[in-house]
Amino acid sequence: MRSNKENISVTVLAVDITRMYGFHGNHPLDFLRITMATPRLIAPAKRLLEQGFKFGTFPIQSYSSFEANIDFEIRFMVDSDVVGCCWIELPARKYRVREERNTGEIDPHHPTKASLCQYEVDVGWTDLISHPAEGEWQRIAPLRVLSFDIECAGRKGVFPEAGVDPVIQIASMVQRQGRKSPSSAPSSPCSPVPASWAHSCSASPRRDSYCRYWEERAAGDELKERGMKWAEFVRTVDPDIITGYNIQNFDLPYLLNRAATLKVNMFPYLGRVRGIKSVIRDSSFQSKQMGRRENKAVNMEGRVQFDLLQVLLRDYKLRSYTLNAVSFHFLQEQKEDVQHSIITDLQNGNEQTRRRLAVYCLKDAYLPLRLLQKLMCVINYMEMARVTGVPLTYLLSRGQQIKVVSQLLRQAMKQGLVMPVVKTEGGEDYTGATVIEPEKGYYSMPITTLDFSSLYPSIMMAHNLCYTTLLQKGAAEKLGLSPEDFIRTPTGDYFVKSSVRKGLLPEILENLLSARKRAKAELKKETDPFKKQVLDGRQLALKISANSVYGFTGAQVGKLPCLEISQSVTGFGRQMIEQTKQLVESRYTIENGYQANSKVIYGDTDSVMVKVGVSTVKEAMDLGKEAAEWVSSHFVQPIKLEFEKVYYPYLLINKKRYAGLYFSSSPDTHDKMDCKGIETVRRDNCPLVANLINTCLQKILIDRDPQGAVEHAKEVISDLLCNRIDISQLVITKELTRSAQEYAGKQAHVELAERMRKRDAGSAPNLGDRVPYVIIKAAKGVAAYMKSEDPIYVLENNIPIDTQYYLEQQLSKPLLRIFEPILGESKAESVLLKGDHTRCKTVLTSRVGGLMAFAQKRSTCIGCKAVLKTDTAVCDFCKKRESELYQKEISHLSSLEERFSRLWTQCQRCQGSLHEDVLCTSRDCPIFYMRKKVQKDLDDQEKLVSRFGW
Ligand code: TTP
Ligand code: MN
Ligand code: MN
Repeated sequence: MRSNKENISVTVLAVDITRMYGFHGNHPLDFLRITMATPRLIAPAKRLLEQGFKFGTFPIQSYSSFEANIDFEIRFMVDSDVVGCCWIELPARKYRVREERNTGEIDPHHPTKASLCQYEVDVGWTDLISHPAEGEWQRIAPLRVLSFDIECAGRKGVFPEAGVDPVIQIASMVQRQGRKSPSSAPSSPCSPVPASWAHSCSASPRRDSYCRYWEERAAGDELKERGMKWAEFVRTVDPDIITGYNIQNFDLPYLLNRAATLKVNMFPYLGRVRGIKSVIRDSSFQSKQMGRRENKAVNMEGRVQFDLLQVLLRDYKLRSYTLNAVSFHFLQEQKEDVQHSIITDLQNGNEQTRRRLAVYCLKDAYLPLRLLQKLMCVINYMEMARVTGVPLTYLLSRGQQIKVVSQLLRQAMKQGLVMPVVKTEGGEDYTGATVIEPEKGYYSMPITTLDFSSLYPSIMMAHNLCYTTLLQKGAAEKLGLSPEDFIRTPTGDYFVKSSVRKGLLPEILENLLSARKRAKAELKKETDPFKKQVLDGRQLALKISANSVYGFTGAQVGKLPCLEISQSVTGFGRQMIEQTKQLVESRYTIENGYQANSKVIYGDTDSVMVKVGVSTVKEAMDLGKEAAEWVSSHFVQPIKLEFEKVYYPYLLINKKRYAGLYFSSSPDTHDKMDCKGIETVRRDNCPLVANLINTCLQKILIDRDPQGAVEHAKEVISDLLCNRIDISQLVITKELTRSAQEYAGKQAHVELAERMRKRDAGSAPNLGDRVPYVIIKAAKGVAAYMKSEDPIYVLENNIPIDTQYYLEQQLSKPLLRIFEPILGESKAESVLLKGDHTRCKTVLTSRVGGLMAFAQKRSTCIGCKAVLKTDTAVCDFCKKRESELYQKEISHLSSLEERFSRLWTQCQRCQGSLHEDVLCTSRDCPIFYMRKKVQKDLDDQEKLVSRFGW
């Protein structure tokens, strides 16, 4: 085929006619299946077909194309019935092994094998047998996982640049998936690092091993050779999975750029296929869940890059995503956070300091491995790949839609259907669910919660909602369907029943939900609390995948939007929640012999919170189970209302904001304190808010002592206003994003980042970092975003904190919210924010030290604070008490010393070495700020004591 207009030749291998069903209607249509020689040709061919073209002088009309916008990996996997991470069998005699024959060829670039794999075979793709992950095919292969981390020599004040700053260390660790720990790695992080680590790349290829190299002191050819070493190491270890922390956007691109700078030409061949160079591409990714992210992508054929940071960004909402904070969160362990400026010094020091750096660097490679294992990432992601059919890498690089497409294509193929290519335009794509108006208050009686199991998926299954079952206007008559053959949805759309034709979407959903059921069953069996959490994460991921099938039909900028489906789903949902409320309230009444008239006090989307009027959790549970079953019987299978939990007591603040003690299995012990939409988890508040709200809720819910909670809140407010709160409690962190920068000049963290860059560009936060700051006192009228300051800078320079800001802008709203249902609206404010406790009599400025530096310039008497003319410790009047005063100050000094050494030990323990200086500068660690603060106090106190001259 040749197009005159575009002047490209398109190689068509085959055109066959197949009879297939369109997505609407029951009559098969003729389709042309066009097979192209290479994937690259598909897009131009599609364009030609859609535009129409001239064949010679003969005009060809335009056609609409089907399935011409499918990722090639997905296309292949669907056609060959292969799902992500499944086992594939090569039947005997159908394949030919490629031997690495000795042909006398010396040139290593002319191998007989095209890849670095142990086995390489030729086999026809139609001969592959793929095995669904069942029975023995559920096992996971012993994958080799390589984790690595690089350390660059930093220049003071600048972020490392690959064109200038050498890579001084690369730590690598290899682990077999499923094994406990990397076998030749140190069993504990404090065991000595053997000297042989230096250049041990070749020591034990294929076995668990580690390596490092450094550029330093090498030059010319030697430097090139060392640069090569790591790439060689990777090729010899031949990992299936490569991991680390932020390797995708930092380590890998840096290494490739550095290698290019050094002209180490053989470096960028990191994949399994010989001769394919790894290059860096920019990619951006956008999703509803994650927002917009700019990423770098490095190709590495045959290996999966599984950057732990990317996993965590997707799966966990955390206050901070530094490796340090993350390790502490999940492993209760931190790494030593060495400041960039120190790294070069350590490197240029001696064997000892380099060893030091090695330990530090190695831990950065080790922690991602441990986290991957602890969070069961590989297993859970593989399960997801197997269920949804996409390659493992898609789960980290793509959104929810591709998973639905993959499943949809598979089901469509089974039924002989082809998927249309739909041009989509943006538009409203949200139809809301019902929220039952909350009856706010503090309930000191059990509240039963009933919730539909997988509501939207089960609606789609129950009513057979699908693209292929939707009846266009007037289609029912045209097709001669009888009224029993189809249903009318609450939005007035018509769908045929499964007796006429079973939908694809219900089929997909059954599949996903049965995987969720399995995960839930496993979760139930598990006793280890952490594993329970992880398994809960797995069932939740499957739940989200199931719900995203609904989302797919409603996404206007999607591959195949269909508002008739998505709106019918929410329409049914709204109807059902209303019906549930009526059913419950009409049956559970005194009239019908129950203890009280039940009342639905709140409900959201698919759940109702019922005050059933019983006094024990046990009764509330029993009644809940009975009610759930009874209500379920009013709905079409598989729609099922479930007893979910009892809250006792329950604090209902507003829509989507509540807290309660959560009982789900045992009526005697609560599972947890459940807080929804309350500042206990919000990340952009300072820890003081979360801690205070949390403690208050504990007092209210667990101790059932609302008055005690009020007293506690007042105490903390008083501490805050009198400067008795530790600065670590006041640190707010916000992520520095591109969009935040675009609103330049308006936000505290953006402003601060800018100011810090002017002070020292190297240590200033970068795009994507979370910026920690505190709000400091300033003249009246200065905007809050100008009052942000680096906590360390505040500590070091004795800058006073704006405590009013913390009370008014941080604490007051969340506090009032939880106390209003208890104290009443007007009283809450006067009790909490207006009382005596808000008038601080003894402002301990010296604690934060704002005025202290000032005062020391004109020295005052340590006894009575009278201004001194001479440089002595006390005034004439206090002279007689001098010894006593000295004793007092000395004892204060020693208590500070003790506190400091306690914190110091804590930091040493955390970094895992007892005989080294603590270098940790982790800004995510409260201990770090406390240590800094005490150090400062200690210095001041030493100065003060020295004034006695004794
Ligand atoms: P849920 O009750 O949270 O979810 P569920 O009913 O699907 O699952 P479970 O068995 O755990 O109760 O939410 C109700 C509906 O809200 C859900 O069916 C679809 C919609 N929803 C989404 O569309 N996306 C989501 O991420 C969530 C959580 C819900
Ligand atoms: Mn539900
Ligand atoms: Mn729900």
